[in-house]
Amino acid sequence: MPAAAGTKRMKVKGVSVYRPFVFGSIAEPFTDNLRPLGVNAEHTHQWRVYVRGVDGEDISYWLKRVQFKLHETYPDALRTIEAPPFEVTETGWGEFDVQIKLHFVPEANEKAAALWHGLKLHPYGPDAEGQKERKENIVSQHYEEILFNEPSEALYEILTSGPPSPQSAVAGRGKGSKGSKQIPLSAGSQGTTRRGVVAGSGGGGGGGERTAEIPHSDTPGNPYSQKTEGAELDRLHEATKTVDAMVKEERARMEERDRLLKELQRGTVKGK
Ligand code: SLL
Repeated sequence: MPAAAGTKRMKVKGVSVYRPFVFGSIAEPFTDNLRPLGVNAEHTHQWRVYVRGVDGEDISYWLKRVQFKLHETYPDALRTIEAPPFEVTETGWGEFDVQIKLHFVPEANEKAAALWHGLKLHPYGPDAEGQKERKENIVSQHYEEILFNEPSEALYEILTSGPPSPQSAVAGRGKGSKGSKQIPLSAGSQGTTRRGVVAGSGGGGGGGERTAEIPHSDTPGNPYSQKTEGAELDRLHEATKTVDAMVKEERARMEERDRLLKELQRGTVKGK
């Protein structure tokens, strides 16, 4: 895209645009009769670690490349994925921390951002034993947002235009996924943590179709939407009202105590 040098590099002052994404892992325990041929006898699971858009959105318009640094017991531990799907599928026996480096499109002019994900193979939490018995897939997923502060005009345009076309998210899926060993990736919301939510200040929105927002409604694979956010805000609003009422009550009690104290003091003075 021939950008007029000078203007495209200018910063959009006072604007931050955030882009949501999810990252995490899904692990499938092998069963005695369901173990892919040729897999190391010590390996107990097949797992996949990934970075993706919310609701399957193609995020390659702002995310150029992802590097996953695996445990040193893996050959070629640094895996570089140049195109979506940004994921690595492996088999193994142990849990470890995966370092994930996000490299942005050149327009971002930003250094790579590093994240850590603790690969989970074993169930945890109250139903751990049940999950283990049922040989359930173990999903550990986080919601994250990347905040671009005062983007260049070129980046602003890219960010607010969104993925090239709705089809690209689907088209991007198959391409680059390696190996035939596919584990079902319907991670859903199970095991998801939401963190680091920063509201973009006025990013996008202004341009009509362009948007810097998360999807309006949630879908089976995506629990993050304006609706769920709205519901959460409603709950917060209710909680605020309760706290306000409690503060009011407490204040009334304090005033009453104050009044009593003054009366007592007056009484004491009078009684002297
Ligand atoms: C642990 N600190 O002890 C961790 C290390 C290593 C995981 C986990 C496969 C290696 C291979 C594998 O599962 N490595 O194929 O050699 O739990």
